[in-house]
Amino acid sequence: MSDLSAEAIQRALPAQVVGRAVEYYPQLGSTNDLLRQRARAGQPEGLLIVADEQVAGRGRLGRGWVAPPGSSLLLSLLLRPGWLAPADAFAITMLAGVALCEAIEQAVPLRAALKWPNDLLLPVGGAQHKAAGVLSEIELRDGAIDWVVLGMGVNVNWAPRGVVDGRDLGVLATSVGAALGRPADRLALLRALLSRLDARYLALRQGQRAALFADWRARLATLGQPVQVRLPRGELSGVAEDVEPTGALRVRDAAGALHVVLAGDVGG
Ligand code: BT5
Repeated sequence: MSDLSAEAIQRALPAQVVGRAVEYYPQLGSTNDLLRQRARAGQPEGLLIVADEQVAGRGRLGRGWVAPPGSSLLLSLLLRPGWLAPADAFAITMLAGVALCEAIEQAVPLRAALKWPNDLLLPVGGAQHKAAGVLSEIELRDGAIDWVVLGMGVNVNWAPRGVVDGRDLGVLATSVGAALGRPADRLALLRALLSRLDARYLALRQGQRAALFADWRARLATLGQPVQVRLPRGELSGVAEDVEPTGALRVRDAAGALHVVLAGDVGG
């Protein structure tokens, strides 16, 4: 029996938007894919889809997301922030990153950090390894945001291993339980996450973009670090100096030129 079920997830959930409706599946292709269908069919915001296992879990840019059954939190949340300008849509990814950090810190004694643009890092043996990732997908209608499907994968109780898209998870990834040194309560972590997502979403809706940006920026382990940014066209090396309120990364190259990177991937 899994510790997760739609009833257990929703029970006394102190949330106004997040988790208004919950669907839980023991196995699914990808929670993002099913939620995109629900979004296109006109479902109201707040719908949450949770899976115990994904057989076609996705990262960004066609990459994969792997997790053995029962080991992780795999979920997607439907939001309809029509009040947010499309140019500011990255605020939803910021919101997810900050809420994930806050939820982990609320549930267990660990300090979480973020890696630009969408990774959550936890400390293991003096290093910081990836324990969660965010995949936001957006659809516009008539120049406004129609929906955002906010996907999150959190490694909870497993030691990540195997090579995915050329990256060795045994070296680069960790989980909440591995960083903690003991198993973590997956349902407690999920409920903390839903409540932090809700609080952050309501605050953003009330216009608190600057506060969200400041909290996201303060958690970015990437700032001040040498980075290699993989861009759609070629690679850029430099130092990550700062981020802009849009979420763009400012990278200073060896020749002193400043580059503003809107989307990409950083290795360090
Ligand atoms: C991400 O992509 O980090 C976003 C991952 C989002 C996954 C969730 S699960 C629920 C929802 N439904 C979905 O189908 N997806 C979302 P990206 O930055 O592109 O990172 C992907 C890379 O992370 C892969 O190429 C691997 O190298 C690595 N990776 C794969 N599985 C991992 C894991 N469990 N832990 C850490 N790294 C992993």
